[in-house]
Amino acid sequence: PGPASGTYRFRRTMSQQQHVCSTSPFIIGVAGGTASGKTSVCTKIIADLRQDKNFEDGSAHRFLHIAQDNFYRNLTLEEQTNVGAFNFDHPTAFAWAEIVATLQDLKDGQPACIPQYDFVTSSRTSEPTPVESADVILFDGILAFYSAELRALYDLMIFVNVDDDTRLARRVRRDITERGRDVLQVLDQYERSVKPSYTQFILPTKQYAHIIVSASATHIMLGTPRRRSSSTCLHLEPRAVL
Ligand code: UZR
Repeated sequence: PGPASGTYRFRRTMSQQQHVCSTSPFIIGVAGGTASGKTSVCTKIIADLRQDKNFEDGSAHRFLHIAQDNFYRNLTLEEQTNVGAFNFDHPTAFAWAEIVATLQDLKDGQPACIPQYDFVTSSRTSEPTPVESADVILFDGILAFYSAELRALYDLMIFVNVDDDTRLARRVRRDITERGRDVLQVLDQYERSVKPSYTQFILPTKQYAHIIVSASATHIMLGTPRRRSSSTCLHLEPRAVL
């Protein structure tokens, strides 16, 4: 079977899942290092599913994209006094119980509240955003596969695998233009916490992926989710959909 049937099987799996349990959303976890393109992968998946005839009447409520970045916990007063030394790439930087409870509520078809996080001030903003559950929920983050409780909630896990130098280049550009940093700050942080944490905490979670999306993907093909013991790396075909 070629790429097209792989894509088809994936879609059928999603439809069957919804058919069997129409109130349970299909949850896709997307993990990968900083600036690997996790958000772009989610955007492409949603754009493609909107073209799918199973979702063609898809109005906004059918898809929900949530970023783990929104769930950075508030820093303690002590941590705030030396925010430059805080390791935002360490698992302890996130509010795990809140993440699991939020995704569990959404999986149960319940509404939830998504905290809003400001990267410039490294703190949560005042009001969380209420969201409704959806047919397909995408959750992306550097440590999206870190928690076993979270992994149990996903129907599909995708790891975005991009070379370190490419990610660093993107990170420098993004943090300067969107997150109020200068180049020395970005490089210091990269050496001190981003790179070591990638090796220690993020890369090891690649083993849980059903699908590993490689490097400079402009098209992503999703096949049938494989058994977890047999992760597979798909070679991207220019004509694959997504
Ligand atoms: P993505 N991060 C910050 O730089 N400041 C914050 O207040 C919170 C997070 C960074 C974090 C991590 N690390 O590498 C990145 N540092 O955001 C994760 N240092 O976000 O997956 O969008 O790259």
